[in-house]
Amino acid sequence: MGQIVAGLLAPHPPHLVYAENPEQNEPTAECGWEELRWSYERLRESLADIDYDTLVIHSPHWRTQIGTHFLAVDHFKSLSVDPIFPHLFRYNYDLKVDVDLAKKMEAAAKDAGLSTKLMTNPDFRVDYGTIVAGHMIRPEWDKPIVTMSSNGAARYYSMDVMQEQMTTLGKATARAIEESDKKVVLVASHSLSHRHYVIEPNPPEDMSKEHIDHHGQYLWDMKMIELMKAGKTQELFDLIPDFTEATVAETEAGGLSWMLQAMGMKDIKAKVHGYGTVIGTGNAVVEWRV
Ligand code: 2X7
Ligand code: FE2
Repeated sequence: MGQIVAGLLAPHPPHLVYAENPEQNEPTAECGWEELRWSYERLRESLADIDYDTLVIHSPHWRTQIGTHFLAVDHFKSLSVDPIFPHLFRYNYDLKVDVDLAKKMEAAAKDAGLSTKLMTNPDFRVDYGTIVAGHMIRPEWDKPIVTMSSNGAARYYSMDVMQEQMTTLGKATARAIEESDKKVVLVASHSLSHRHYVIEPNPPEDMSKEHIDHHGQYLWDMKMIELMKAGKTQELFDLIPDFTEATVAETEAGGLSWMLQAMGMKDIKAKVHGYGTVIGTGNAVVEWRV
C-alpha cells in the first residue's frame, strides 16, 4: 500500500535558484536570500532520512482555466526562462515524471467528479513553480515528479468553490497514492503573503534593500505560521480565504488547501525550517511529517 510520508510548503521565487549558482542556471549571483536558502538546506537534511519514491507538486504557475491537468510524459528536457525575471532564471531542466502515479491520480480525481486531463505533449514547457521548488528540495533531480496544474476556480467562482474543489482533489490524491505502491512527498509550491515592490535593486541580490512589503503582511504570515506550528490544521484551512484576500497570496491557486486535505487534515505540528522575504513577498519553508 502506498503512503504520503511528508508534506512541504516550498516557495519558488526564481531568485533562490539564481543565488545558489547551480550549473543548470545561466545567470550568476554573488549571494542573496540566505535565510531562505539555508531553510532549504535544513529541509534537505531533514528529508535525507526519509525513504520516498516521488515528489507530487501542485503549482500556481501552471494555470489551467478548466480542471486539473497532470504531467504525463516520462521525461522533459528544455530551457525554462522566467517571464518576469529572465535576467535571473534561465534554467536547463532535465526531469523524469512518475507517469504511472500521474495516471492513477488523474483517474481518482475524475472518479471524484472533477474535470481532469493528462498532459501528454512531449514539447510542453514545465513551469518554474515546479522547477524552482523541485531544484531547492532535491537538486539532484534523481526522484521522479508529478506536477498537477492549478485552476482558476477561486477567481472564476470564489474562494469557497476553490476550497471545495481542493478538498475533493486532496482526498482523491490520497486515495490514488494509497492504491499505488509509492511513498510520496507532497509539495505545495508557493509563497505566503504576495505583495511586492516593483523596482529591483542593482544588483538584484543587494540584501540591504530586501524586506517585507509592509507590516500587515508580516502579521498575516506570522498568524499562518503559528497555526502550522501548533498543528491547528482545521483553523489554518478555514483561514486560507481571508489570508488570501488580505495578502493576494498564491494560496488562491489551492496548493496548501489541497495538501492539507490530502494529508487527512491531521493535527500534525509542522516544522518551520525558516522564513524570509523575496522582493517583499513572505516565504516559509515548512515540513509536515505524516
Ligand atoms: O513566483 C514568484 C513568487 N511567488 C514570489 C516572489 C518572486 C518571484 O516569483
Ligand atoms: Fe509564484
